[in-house]
Amino acid sequence: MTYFAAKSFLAAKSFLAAKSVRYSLTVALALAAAQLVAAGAEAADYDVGPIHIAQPWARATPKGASSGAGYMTVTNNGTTPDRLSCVSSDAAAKCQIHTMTMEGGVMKMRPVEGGLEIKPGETVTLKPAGLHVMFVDLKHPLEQGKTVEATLKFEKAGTVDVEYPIMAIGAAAPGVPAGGGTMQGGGMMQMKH
Ligand SMILES: [Cu+2]
Repeated sequence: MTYFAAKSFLAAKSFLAAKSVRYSLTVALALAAAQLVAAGAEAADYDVGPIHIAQPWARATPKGASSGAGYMTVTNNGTTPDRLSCVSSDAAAKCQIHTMTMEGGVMKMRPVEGGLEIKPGETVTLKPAGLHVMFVDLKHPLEQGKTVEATLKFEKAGTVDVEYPIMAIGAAAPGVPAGGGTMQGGGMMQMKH
C-alpha cells in the first residue's frame, strides 16, 4: 500500500465510523479498486506453473550501448528443479541468462549453459553485479519509464512473457537511483558468448 493510499484509507476509516455497513462496504471496494489501479503503474508479478516471478525491472542504457540487463526474483514453489532460459525480447536480437563472476580482478559475465537451475523451494534473485537477463544486440536503447518485454522459458513450467519496467541508468534497484557497479560502459567487463 502506498503512503497516499494508506493515508486515504485511514481517512476513509474514520469517515466510515458514522456510516452504515452497506455504505462502508461500497467505499471499501472502491478503495480496493483504486489501489489496484495504483499498483498497475509498478512492476507486475508473474506465475507460470509453480514458478513465481517478482519485481522484474531493467536498467536504461546509454545511447549506442549494444546490450542491456534485466533483473527479477524467481521462486520455485514446486517439488522438482526447473531451468530458466530467455527465449526472446522485443528490444534485442537475442536474450540470455548471464552469470557474473570475478576472475583475476576482472568482472566477467557469460551465458548460463542449459538454463539457470532453480531448485524446489529456492528463490533466486537476479540483480546488478550478479545474475541477470542480458538483452544482446539491442535494437534501440532501453529508455527509462518504458518497458522491455522478454519471453522466459522454464524447462518444466513453460513459457511466460514478462514486462520489465525500465529504471534509470545505473539504478541499483527499483526506486534506488544511486549507481554502483553499472553493467554498461565496462572497460573492465569482458563478455563471452
Ligand atoms: Cu550479461
